[in-house]
Amino acid sequence: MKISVVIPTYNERENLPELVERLSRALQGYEYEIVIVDDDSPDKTWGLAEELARKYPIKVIRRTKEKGLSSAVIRGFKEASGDVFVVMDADLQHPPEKVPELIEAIKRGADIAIASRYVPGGAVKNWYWYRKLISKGAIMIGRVALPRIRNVKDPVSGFFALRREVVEGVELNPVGFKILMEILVKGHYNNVREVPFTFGLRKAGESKLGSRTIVNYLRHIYRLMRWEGEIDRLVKFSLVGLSGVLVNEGFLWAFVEFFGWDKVFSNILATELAILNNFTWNDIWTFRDLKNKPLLKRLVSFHVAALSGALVQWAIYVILMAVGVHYLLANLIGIVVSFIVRFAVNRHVTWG
Ligand SMILES: Nc1nc2c(ncn2[C@@H]2O[C@H](COP(=O)(O)OP(=O)(O)O)[C@@H](O)[C@H]2O)c(=O)[nH]1
Ligand SMILES: [Mg+2]
Repeated sequence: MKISVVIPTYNERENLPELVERLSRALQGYEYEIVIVDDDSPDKTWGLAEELARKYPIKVIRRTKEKGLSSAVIRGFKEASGDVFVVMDADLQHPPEKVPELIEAIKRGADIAIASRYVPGGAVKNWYWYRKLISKGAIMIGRVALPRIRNVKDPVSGFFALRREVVEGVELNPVGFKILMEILVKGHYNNVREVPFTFGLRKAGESKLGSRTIVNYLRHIYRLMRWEGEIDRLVKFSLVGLSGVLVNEGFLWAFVEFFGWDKVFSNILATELAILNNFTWNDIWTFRDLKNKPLLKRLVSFHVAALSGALVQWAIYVILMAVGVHYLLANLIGIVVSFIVRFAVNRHVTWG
């Protein structure tokens, strides 16, 4: 089993010798190559890599026309000749000594092995609590939005290994800069294993990605949701919700006007009929391919989602008003959040 370690570099001249040295020591006994994909670094990292290639099994790719971390990794995959690909940064934030653990996880049956900051034993060095919070929050959004990655604790790690077959024939979009997330959504695999590691400090040089915003990440998630058909589901779910409004109003009107029933009782009954209407359409349309649970469980779970949504909506309304938000805006925010909560619960639980 041959290992190809793919390393994207941009101005990493100072880190390269130690990286290559530690990596080659860690990989003693393995058949391996190091594929360095450099985007014509001004500090001539590619030149140093070529020098190191005389002593170590290194393949240097110097790109002059393209730029970007993800496209560099994808290019590395194309040039790699191994059966297992390892992806890692050049700045020693990813300890080379972890690589054998990732490879062994693959040997034991994992298709993808992730060096993970967020499984027990994993950590990040020198991050303020708010930086961790943003990182974890961003990951949570990704896991809720993309059901295929919901069990992965660190789907945005830049340090991972995979069998070549996982990405073979898969069209990866280089625009998103979280290449692992792209692979986890589009790749061919069954087993993912996460190995804890400590995300260290950059040894030398400076970060190129620090200025990348959460907006880029959210756009990446949006694109992957579209690719997975999740946006289609959201649209269908919304249309069903609108149909529920009509059902609710129609029955309420009929109960009060034609039967002369009590308005509160009529409202409860009309709401329940709307819930049943929505459940039916979602079951035979929005989530028709996801009927893994028995009908009764789906029905109960759908009611729980509806109730949770209503509670969340009400709580947000009360809390936002208490802090001085205009009541109409408070209600609107409540409605939006309630919608997200109901969609998420139904997507992950009712039709999970
Ligand atoms: N080829 C290539 N490598 C890049 C590019 N941007 C960053 N890198 C490399 O990707 C790795 C991670 O980048 P880094 O700046 O450390 O990101 P951070 O750890 O998120 O701050 C490092 O090895 C960089 O040299 C790029 O545009 N092209
Ligand atoms: Mg770094």
